[in-house]
Amino acid sequence: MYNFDVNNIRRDFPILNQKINDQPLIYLDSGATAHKPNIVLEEIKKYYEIKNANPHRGAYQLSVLSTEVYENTRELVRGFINAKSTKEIIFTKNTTESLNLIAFSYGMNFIKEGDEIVLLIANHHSNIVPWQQVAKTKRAHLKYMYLDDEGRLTEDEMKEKISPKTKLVSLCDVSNVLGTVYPVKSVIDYAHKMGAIVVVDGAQGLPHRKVDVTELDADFYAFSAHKMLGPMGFGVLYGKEELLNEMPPFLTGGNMIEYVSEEETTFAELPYKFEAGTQNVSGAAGLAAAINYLNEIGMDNITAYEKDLTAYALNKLLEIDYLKIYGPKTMKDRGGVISFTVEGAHPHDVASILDAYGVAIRSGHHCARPLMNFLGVAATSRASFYFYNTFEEIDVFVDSIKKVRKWLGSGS
Ligand code: C6P
Repeated sequence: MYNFDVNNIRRDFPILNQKINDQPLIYLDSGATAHKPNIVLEEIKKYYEIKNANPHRGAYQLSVLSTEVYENTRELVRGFINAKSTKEIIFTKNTTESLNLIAFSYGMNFIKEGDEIVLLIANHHSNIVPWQQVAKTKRAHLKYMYLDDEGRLTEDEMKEKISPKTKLVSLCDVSNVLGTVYPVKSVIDYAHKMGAIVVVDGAQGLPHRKVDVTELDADFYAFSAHKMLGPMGFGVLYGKEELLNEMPPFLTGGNMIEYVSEEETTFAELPYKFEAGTQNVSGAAGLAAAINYLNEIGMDNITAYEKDLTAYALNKLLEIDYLKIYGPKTMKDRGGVISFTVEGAHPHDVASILDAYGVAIRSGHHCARPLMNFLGVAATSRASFYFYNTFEEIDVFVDSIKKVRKWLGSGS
């Protein structure tokens, strides 16, 4: 059960209150990026109005204020994911940069020739391409864990692919295409038994469900602010302190040093060792406001509402016989993302026709081409929900899909 009034919530999101093609906007693309409540917009504005200065540098009051904004956000993020220390919270640009940091700093230094890197076939490109670079450079082997007919990872498949040769496993906790929620805790426990470390791409998980990195025992966990009501250009990498300590810096330059001579540099302590150059403090201000907003509503409340909303949409879509739905056909192991194809219609045409009804969905390969090849499809249409979506919006979305084939002059 959930406990909030979605209409009240929607009043906090100014962008939702507008028309697209003369129709009320129905935004079903939060998997790509989420909208921002007023409080996030206000905090970013307030930062530039009264707190803007380069953090960690000045002795003057404004720089101290800016540093406080940045570091308070780090503590808030630590608490939000239950990390043990703020040293384990590295700020980046986005999930992509967080994953690249691990690949280039950990992967390029600790993966050796002949080691195996195990990936999930449902991974986003940002959790595949960096590992391909590592595997090529280090002459390591990439192995993929494949999925069953409903897009789930079975225990047998996991145990077949992860072995004592595995040095690192990297997987998403929720697929941005299938909506499948993967059993990351089981993968982490098994991989650890085999002696491997585990990277979790939480871009689609953390915005929608409570994540406790300590309970999970994840070695690394990456996510983006913009998918959880925060601003674009701000991301987080959680990493276990003992691993981060052993890793060399990813980017070098200002802010991340302890001492620099003409020939040599010693590096700053964690987390600053991984934060070169002037940082995105307004982004930190926005993320802090987003986390406070999410905490106020309650992550369990959000998960429960989205589960009901997704079940409602899924059941309505499953009734349409010329629709193919990818991923789980029930709410077991399923989050608020539904990919589908309409028989006789290209996914891009589906998205364009829905746009005429004010419904914004994504179409294409969703930056997951290996998964699309595995599914045997070039593209899908995708609706992804957040807790500001309503059941009435789902009705309009489903009715619009029913009109697609008429628009294209095929079918009923
Ligand atoms: N997926 C989508 O529409 P960035 O761009 O770095 O904030 O996030 C990358 C990323 C990583 N992992 C997963 C599982 C993702 O879904 C994404 C972003 C968007 O599905 C844009 S392609």
